Amino acid sequence: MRSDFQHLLVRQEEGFVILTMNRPEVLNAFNDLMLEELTEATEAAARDASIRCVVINGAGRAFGAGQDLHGFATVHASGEPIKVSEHLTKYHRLIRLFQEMPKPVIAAVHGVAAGISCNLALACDMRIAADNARFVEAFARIGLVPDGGGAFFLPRLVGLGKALEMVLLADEISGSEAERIGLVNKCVPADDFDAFILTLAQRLAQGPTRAYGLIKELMYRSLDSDLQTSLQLEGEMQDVAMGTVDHRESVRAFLEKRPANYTGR
Ligand code: T3D
Repeated sequence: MRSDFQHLLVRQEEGFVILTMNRPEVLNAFNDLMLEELTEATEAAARDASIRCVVINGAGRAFGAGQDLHGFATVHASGEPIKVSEHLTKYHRLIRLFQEMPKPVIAAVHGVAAGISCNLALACDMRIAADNARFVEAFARIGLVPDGGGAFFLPRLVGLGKALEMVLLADEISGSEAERIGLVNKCVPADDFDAFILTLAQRLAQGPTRAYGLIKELMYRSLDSDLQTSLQLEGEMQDVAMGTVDHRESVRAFLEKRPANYTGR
């Protein structure tokens, strides 16, 4: 994977990669280039079989502050007709990538995660928050509706009532509150945060990657399915999982009373 990006840091570790949004002077607010670079690197990570887990985080004191509002001001001043829906399709591509890549994607959120940055974290498979994290569905503060999949993911994570409260009031939710309401999987003391993320990414990168990919597909497709369709799908997925090298290795390891050595195949 190339790593010479302007607004993205790429840290390759054994089996996983950390993609760091890097515009700290604006709390990693998105401009077009940062979005393009994050998408390109995510696509590369999805394709690369040696990468078995992806971590997304932010440089400096924040995860991300949403879309760069300087860009909005320029568009409004230009008097050009506004068709933001076309621009949003670029974010939609990234969201689909997070969901569809057959390996786990973790959002590691410290500091503020606002607007579309917050909602990109919701599109990841797991979210870990530092105890200094602040989640803000900031859209209503500037007279917009939630985008970046927020209307889809947020009620599914926290329930419709809490989701509506978050988007209507646009108040900040702390890391510990986020854990309490199920917005994040875990809230970790800021001092332990980096070590926690590395250990989690390492663990997932050493897991049964083919099964993880199938698990993601089964879970996400079941969200929009009826029971019968989901039951049908689990059978199809299990047929595939049963044929993987990792499944056979893990059964052998169990019978031999030793830890399994997953190779992701
Ligand atoms: O185009 C499309 O596709 C549409 C998509 C829309 C999606 C969206 O994301 S809409 C929501 C956009 N985001 C916001 O409305 C959040 C705006 N920012 C804030 O409300 C606050 O900055 C925060 C709550 C995020 C953090 O507050 P705080 O007090 O910790 O930091 P700060 O002092 O406000 O910000 C620090 C700097 O970052 C500051 O610059 P300065 O004064 O030091 O030069 C601030 O202007 C800059 N910054 C923060 N957020 C943005 C930003 N600059 C540009 N765009 C931002 N979104």
